[in-house]
Amino acid sequence: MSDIRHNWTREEILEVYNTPLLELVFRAATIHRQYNKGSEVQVSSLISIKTGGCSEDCGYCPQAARYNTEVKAHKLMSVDEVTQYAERAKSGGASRVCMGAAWREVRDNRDFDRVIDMVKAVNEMDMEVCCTLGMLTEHQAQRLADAGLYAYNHNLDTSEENYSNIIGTRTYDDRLNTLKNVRKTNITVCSGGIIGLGETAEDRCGMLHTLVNLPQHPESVPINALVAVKGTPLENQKPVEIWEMVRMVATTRIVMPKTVVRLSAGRQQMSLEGQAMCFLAGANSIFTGEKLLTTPNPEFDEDMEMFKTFGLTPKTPFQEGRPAVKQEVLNA
Ligand code: SAM
Ligand code: DTB
Ligand code: SF4
Repeated sequence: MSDIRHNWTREEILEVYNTPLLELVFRAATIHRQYNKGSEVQVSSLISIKTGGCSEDCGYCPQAARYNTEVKAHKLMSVDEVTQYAERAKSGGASRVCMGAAWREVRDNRDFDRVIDMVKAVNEMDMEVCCTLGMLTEHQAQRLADAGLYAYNHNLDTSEENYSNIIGTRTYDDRLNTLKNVRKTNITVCSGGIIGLGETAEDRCGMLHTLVNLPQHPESVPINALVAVKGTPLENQKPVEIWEMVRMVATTRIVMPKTVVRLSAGRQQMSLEGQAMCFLAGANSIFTGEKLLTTPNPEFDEDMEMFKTFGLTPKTPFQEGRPAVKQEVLNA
């Protein structure tokens, strides 16, 4: 069995990425089955708890206030609304709910108090709870942990070199700092990126290089294909080819053998055959339900039908338990 490594070089990762496609898929599929149950897929559902009106300038995002998109801004949902969505997600087969807010960062105010109540309420429904709320301080991360948060999603999105071409209102170091704050608690880390922003293969591998050389690999890595939304600066990007998605998933699986690799945004545009290749190449998680945050996504029933066709089963929640906080991370 190949060891879990933290010393991959960029060149090595790029070499993996550029392996002849079927060879790459075979290698990733083999590693996937050595480390994980090949037929099990973790199922998450997204809830946009606060939509639009965001102060940031992320070039891909329909929720940035400065772009003229069709997204209607919506203030923070009530705890009841969230639990109703979560019920629906649970009965649709999801074991995790991911709550997203169009915020630059969390502020210590009543809205955050309400998010804490949402985390507690969904946790009590025996589902894993994930949040993606922008930048966090150490204290805020600890409050979320104390409320029972299972995972925090905070994407690097692309390579450090390419970051400022896509986002100008914060830096790569800001992102890494939040990941560090999350790591100081027992919340699991979910961090990945987007392909199709106009980046090179080197950028894709550069992002993986940063993730793989963190003191601990993220427990999950979402791979999004850009959903090019009208009104955003990236509205005219050409869609990524399925082969690029397969390559990215396979490379992620090879360099992070035990990490959950999530086939995230862009599934609505993928064929069933394309998705099958991604599962074979090591993807073992999806977002399900008719909407991602603001854009369409396959519905619960469609996905369960797909699982039946492929012989996949949804993973039950809390199989891994919560990770212990490592002393070396606290001292870093
Ligand atoms: N505001 C918080 C933040 O930026 O961290 C949380 C929500 S934000 C929408 C979460 C992630 O969604 C982004 O980091 C990005 O990776 C992804 N995302 C946003 N818009 C997207 C799009 N049009 N296509 C693909 N992924 C997208
Ligand atoms: C992630 O990596 N992808 C999800 C989740 N984390 C928050 C979000 C995708 C958003 C796609 C565009 C939209 O629906 O607004
Ligand atoms: Fe705001 Fe997050 Fe969208 Fe960036 S990705 S504009 S921070 S909601």
